[in-house]
Amino acid sequence: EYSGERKAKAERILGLMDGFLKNDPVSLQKDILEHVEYTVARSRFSFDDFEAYQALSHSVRDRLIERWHDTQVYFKRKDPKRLYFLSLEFLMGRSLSNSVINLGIRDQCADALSQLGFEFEVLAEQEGDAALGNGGLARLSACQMDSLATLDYPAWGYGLRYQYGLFRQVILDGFQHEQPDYWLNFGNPWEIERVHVSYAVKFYGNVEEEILNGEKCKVWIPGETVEAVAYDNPIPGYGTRNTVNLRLWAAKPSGQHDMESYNTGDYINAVVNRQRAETISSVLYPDDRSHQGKELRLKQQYFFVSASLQDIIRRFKEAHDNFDVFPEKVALQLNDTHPSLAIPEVMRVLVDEEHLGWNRAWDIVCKIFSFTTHTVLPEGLEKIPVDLLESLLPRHLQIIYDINFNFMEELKKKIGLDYDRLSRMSIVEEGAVKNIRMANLSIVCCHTVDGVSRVHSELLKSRVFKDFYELWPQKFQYKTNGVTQRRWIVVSNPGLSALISKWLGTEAWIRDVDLLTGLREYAADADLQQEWKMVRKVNKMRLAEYIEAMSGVKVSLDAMFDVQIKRIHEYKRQLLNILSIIHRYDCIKNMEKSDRRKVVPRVCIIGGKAAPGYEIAKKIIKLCHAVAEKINNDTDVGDLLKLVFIPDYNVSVAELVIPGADLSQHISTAGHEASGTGSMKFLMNGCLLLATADGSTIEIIEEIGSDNMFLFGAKVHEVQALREKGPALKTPLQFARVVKMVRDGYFGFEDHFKSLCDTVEGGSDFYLLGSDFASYLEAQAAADKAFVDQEKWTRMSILSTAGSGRFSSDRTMEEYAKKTWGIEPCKCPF
Ligand code: T68
Repeated sequence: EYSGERKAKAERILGLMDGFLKNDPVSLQKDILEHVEYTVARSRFSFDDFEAYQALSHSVRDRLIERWHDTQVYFKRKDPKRLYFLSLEFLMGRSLSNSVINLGIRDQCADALSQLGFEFEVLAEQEGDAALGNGGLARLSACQMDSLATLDYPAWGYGLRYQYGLFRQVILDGFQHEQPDYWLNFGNPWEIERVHVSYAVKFYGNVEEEILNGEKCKVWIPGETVEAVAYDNPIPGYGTRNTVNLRLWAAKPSGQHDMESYNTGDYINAVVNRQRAETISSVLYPDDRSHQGKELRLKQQYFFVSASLQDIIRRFKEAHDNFDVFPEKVALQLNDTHPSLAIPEVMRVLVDEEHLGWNRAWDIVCKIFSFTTHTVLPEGLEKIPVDLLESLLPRHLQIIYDINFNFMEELKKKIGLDYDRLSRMSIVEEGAVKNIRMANLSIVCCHTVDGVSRVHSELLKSRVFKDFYELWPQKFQYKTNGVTQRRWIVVSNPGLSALISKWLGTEAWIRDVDLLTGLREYAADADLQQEWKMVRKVNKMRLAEYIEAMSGVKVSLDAMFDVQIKRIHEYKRQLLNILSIIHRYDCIKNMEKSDRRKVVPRVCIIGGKAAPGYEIAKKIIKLCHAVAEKINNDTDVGDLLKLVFIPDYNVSVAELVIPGADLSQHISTAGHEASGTGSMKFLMNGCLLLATADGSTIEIIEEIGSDNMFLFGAKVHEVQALREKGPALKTPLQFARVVKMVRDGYFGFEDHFKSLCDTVEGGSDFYLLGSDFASYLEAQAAADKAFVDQEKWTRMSILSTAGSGRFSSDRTMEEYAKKTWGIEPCKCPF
């Protein structure tokens, strides 16, 4: 691409380096050995699995960096409108397998390793998870990054590089304990530290007025400065050279010296105090959904927002000198309200630092921001106490007040002096504690507000954000969530992946997932069914081995593997699942021996973390262990029923469990799960769903038909009326019976479980376990019946995979690109 002197120089460099890195097994071996010797600094003549993993990862990293450079240079030259995806959480999991598959060098790496005496799968297991997130929201960000890269969109992700990711869950005597996640202790080959890409982020202080060119303006005099240092994580696309960037910020003490404390002679304390800056990016908050208004959390939010915006604005200014074209070059996506301080921050930079004037700045802000909400519950909405904001970010509070003042004035003109409505819609919540409502701020300032499934969006419009919907109906959209088939089929289920490609006669579905519908015509084909069952059996074996290693429980491969894995929440109703397992156990115990032959054997698998302060969720985990203890040791029941809790559920555990599941449960009280993305991963892997009509399950029904899954329970529009009935609600006798078993200490710990039982009895069954119990048991019975007919079951399984295409994050990202962000692919030439 160069000419003249630059060309000659480039050619000389390529000559010296023998061109770009090569991907044949011999070149790969050479690179791996070099990394063993020079990077890992072990002898190339003797190294173990972990060292081989490190060396392989560095060889893959080199290839990622080459593509990353090419992509960034290309983006810079083309200068397209870029998407900046701001999220406080990314749940990336492991990188090795995903990278080699996306780079198209999986087989070459495996060959190279086997010639060196190593096995690819064994090395892949050496990697720990990058768990910089809590649950669905965070894993969604990771899937979306994969799709953005694959679809060649000019996108950047921005987030925080937590020193400690989500806590490790350790179970002792059936109780959850939390331990820190030391994920960086053994180094992280998947990131590139950019010591020179760093920005000063300021906090505290006060605001003063100054006269500039005869005009009054506000100046923030901050009191504390912390440095944000960039760590770049290349995200490779599949079947493309494009490799986009996920830039995560780490906090470091600022280079600006606090001369005062050094001069007073307290050198040691001055250094120690500065070191405290690092706490900002030290730990991920483990509470999904609840907001506590903690200062550190607010600091984290502003820290990452400020650094990202400085980076984005610097990049913009390198190519442009007029901010009026900013909206043509920049789209800012807020992943939930967590990064919504970006709104007043952009206003502050444009007004106070770039001196654009309020109205011009406001015009720009209204064109660049969009936001997606991931919650249904009003109590899930983020609020920041005004006191806290005032002390940490005094200028931002003023700006928010000004935005609100203008908004309220405009609103009064439209709706008159309806004070109830005005106060509901105000960005500022008055009351004993004054709060800033981050969702209201986001809706006022964003051009688009997206929900994550159709029903979620309807609930937003009719309940949570009704007032706003009536004011600005055009702002409200939805994009049903999706997951990436690269990680959730190709990486985690290679057997199924190969089988799909064989029967479709192409691998093109890995990029163009709608091709999976082509499996429908073979759903009843005896050969495909046979091969499908074989693949699933191998996956079940792998899972059974893992279960035995983790819990010591031996499980039968003939049993139905029934899985519920997700964060533990009352609304997700793991308790409903456990109570029905107790019921199943009770039935088996009370059966005539001769009838037991008819029982379909089950292995019930539950996994998930409870937020450390969420007592009821922790009791659900304890109950699961107590019930498991009883059932698994009852020789009378044997293989007919087992219950296992898989500890420390995370992305790589999901990759192992999902391909081996026969049935998976998504049983939230209708109207509570905004979308749910676990179900999509199971669906892709041919696992049947047992579910309520909630979140995106409603759309899954449209794709695969209700007769290919097991549905039950109250519908979204019925829930309110059922709740109002309260104590008058009829609950089945079986329900009372199983709750009583728990209360009476049948599984021990009756004092501990009392408050748990109280959440579903005595008229306080908010999540409607009692009223859904009978229909839940019916759905379970239907699943048993279907499982007996393996031909039917396998057909349903194939049809599940065949109908899963709509739930790819490729589709979601394309919809966002076209309808929300206005960006286009920018494909780097090979
Ligand atoms: C989930 N939300 C939704 N939140 O519950 C789920 N929240 O229905 C949806 O499929 C998924 O988002 C993706 O859209 C979350 O996972 C959080 O993790 C969270 C974390 C911190 C604060 C608030």
